[in-house]
Amino acid sequence: MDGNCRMGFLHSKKSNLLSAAGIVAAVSLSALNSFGAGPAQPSDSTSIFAPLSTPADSIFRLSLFVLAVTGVIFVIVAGLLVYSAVKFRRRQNDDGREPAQIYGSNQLELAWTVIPVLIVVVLFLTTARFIHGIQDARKPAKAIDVTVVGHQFWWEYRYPEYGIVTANELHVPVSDPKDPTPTFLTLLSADTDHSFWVPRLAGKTDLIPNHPNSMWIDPHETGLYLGQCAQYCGTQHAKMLLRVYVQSRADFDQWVKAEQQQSSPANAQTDQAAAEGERVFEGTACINCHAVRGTVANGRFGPDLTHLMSRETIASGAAPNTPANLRLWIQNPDAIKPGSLMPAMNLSDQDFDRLAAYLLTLH
Ligand code: HEC
Ligand SMILES: [Cu+2]
Repeated sequence: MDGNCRMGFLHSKKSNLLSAAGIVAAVSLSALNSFGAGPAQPSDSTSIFAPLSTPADSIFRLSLFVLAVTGVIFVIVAGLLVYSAVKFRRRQNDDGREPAQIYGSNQLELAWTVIPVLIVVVLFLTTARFIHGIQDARKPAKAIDVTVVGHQFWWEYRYPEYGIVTANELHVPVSDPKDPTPTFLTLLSADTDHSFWVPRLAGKTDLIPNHPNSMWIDPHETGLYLGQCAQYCGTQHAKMLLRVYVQSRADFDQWVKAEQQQSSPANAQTDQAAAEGERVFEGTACINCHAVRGTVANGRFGPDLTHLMSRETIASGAAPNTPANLRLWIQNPDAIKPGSLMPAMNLSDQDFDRLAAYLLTLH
């Protein structure tokens, strides 16, 4: 079976389950579906009730099924409880005697043992099928490969086929369910545990040092999908945000092409400050931690800055990528992200201005 079939198979299985889940699921689904329409909006962009990718959709439908089953159990148990509490409550004319004591009923005890066991078996098997469907999905030939490396407190993205390294903003092509181009992520960590979680695209998967994990996403609509490191990894875990840009195939290919370019050195004739900034950059510790392809800077501890200006945010989504924020960031990273692992460098104001001018040329 190829990858396409496998994903089609997942879809049909889900609809069977839904009918089995009955009225409760159907009603909640129609109520929740109203969230689902349209591209990512800021208001619902992290909603688990608006899945737009097969793994997230499977998890959403499975959770509705589990909710339906447990909801029915809740209604029955709570109903019996309320009924008994009301019907057998203490009354004015009670004679105060103990009620008749009944010891043991094989039928009752068998029923309340066997039925819960069956329910648990059904929940277990259904969940196991969904996990199998997501984890063991075959990778279509057209899949994109990305290696994600979690760092305190930012994300590194490597595209081995394209020779690209970037940070914090993941770009992937949209995946048409009829002709899927999913993105398969290999998850690594440079330091401690992190967790990759973009709720509308897939469930959480941890990034564990020395233990490569994997997951895949096949976003059905273009747009920006937000997420967050979902495993406490240190002081600035809360500002380790995830941004996934889902683009049309043409836009994605164009982005890849632009990222593959090396940066050209700042032009001393047209932009003197930037050219001086480049000398400052290459003469200080910046290059021990940052890489700019085509220059002497080849550090790996911090984000690759080759195409810094192609990103909308800096510091893993902590601040918009504006000239003022860049200047503030290099002077005092803690002003934007307290506890970040980039040190404040002790340079003159003029050098910071020049550095900022240089960074602005990294398109
Ligand atoms: C000790 C290593 C280290 C040094 C030295 C260092 N940085 Fe950083 N830098 C980092 C780390 C780590 C981050 C990511 C911080 C985060 O997001 O939590 C970072 C982030 C950045 C960013 C934001 C990149 C992005 O896409 O989010 C810029 C710009 C930057 N550094 C520029 C510089 C400049 C310019 C210098 C030299 C003046 C410098 N850095 C020196 C480690 C370093
Ligand atoms: Cu983290």
